[in-house]
Amino acid sequence: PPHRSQLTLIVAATQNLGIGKNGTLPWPSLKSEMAYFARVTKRPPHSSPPGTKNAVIMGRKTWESIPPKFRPLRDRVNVVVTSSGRLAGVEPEKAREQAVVVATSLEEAVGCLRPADEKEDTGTGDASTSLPPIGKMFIIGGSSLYRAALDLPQAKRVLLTKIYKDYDCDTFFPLDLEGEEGKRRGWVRASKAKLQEFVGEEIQDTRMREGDVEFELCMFERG
Ligand code: FOL
Repeated sequence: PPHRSQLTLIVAATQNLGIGKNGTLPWPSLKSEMAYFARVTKRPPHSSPPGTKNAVIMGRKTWESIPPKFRPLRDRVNVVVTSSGRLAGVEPEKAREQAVVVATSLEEAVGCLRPADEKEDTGTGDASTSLPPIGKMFIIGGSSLYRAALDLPQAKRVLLTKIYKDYDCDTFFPLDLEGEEGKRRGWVRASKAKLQEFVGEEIQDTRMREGDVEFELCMFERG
């Protein structure tokens, strides 16, 4: 079945791949772009079992960058990767009811979300027992988690929003998908039709504008 173990990176970046500044996004709220992020990450694959939720996997700093009133991101299983295995502001027992799973590596995060029938059953039971069926899995940042994900063969696509305005940034997406290294690593831009099929909605124009900021919705894939 498609998307079952595949990972999709989702990111908005300036032309020089800037994604963050001072622990937050570099731009002053692009509402329509953020709405696209929310719709796409919430929408389960076509014909998935009732109750299916997508997962968003993020690094600890990205978790902290999300306004407390919006986290955990609703209607999605949130997985936070932190090497300490602890997460400020969420009690370990409270994590479950709040739909937050803590993992110490990306591999562990993905392992937590994999259906039981794809794992070696040790009979001990684990976090995934009480999770809903998982649809798509999204990597939502930041830099170090994107870098780790790009090294995994399961990372098959990147949903990139190109922001056509310059903002001061101190955090960057780790790979220029359209540059020399991106091409060498097999990344190819997908058609608008493929983008629409994956995100599950019709897009009139992939080029959009909010105020004086132009941006473009793109998808990259690798075999
Ligand atoms: N990908 C794209 N395309 N745009 C982004 O802004 C983006 N941001 C992150 C990762 N990938 C992205 C990480 N940063 C929220 C805040 C910051 C954030 C991700 C999500 C957040 O609060 N999201 C709410 C929507 C809030 C609203 O409607 O304003 C959500 O429910 O998803």
